[in-house]
Amino acid sequence: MNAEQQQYLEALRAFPAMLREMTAGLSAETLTTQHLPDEWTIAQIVHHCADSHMNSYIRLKLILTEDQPPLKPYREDVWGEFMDGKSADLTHTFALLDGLHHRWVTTFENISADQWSRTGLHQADGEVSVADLLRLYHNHCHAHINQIERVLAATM
Ligand code: NI
Repeated sequence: MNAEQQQYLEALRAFPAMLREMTAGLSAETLTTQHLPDEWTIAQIVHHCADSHMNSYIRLKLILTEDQPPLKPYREDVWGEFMDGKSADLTHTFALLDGLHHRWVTTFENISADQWSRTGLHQADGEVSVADLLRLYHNHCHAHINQIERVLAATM
């Protein structure tokens, strides 16, 4: 693992605590109100991170255990409309993210040098390697932290 990957991994490790800190003390109304016309609610963003990262964890395991497996896209917009994707109760999603990120980071930490270039085949994105996954999901964490900051700014 190079220095950049080490830094990505630290961001993945810190992400659940960071999200929890950003949303601590927010009322149910603040969490579930659509404050910006083209953005999810803060609750939807938090639940989406669990949906997205569960999918990514499974993709990582598929790539590590199968020969160029297909990586199935999922309808993230529709997942965000389920009750468990909209609820003001973030408790269970944080419990999920804590466990998931711990296992995700542990898996990445134990990848051997030759496994970083293993790939799966995504219907839209083409070949995705293990190294790509780490970079993409580091960026995903950042994008949604920025999104929550934008939404929170709109509540002031
Ligand atoms: Ni996302």
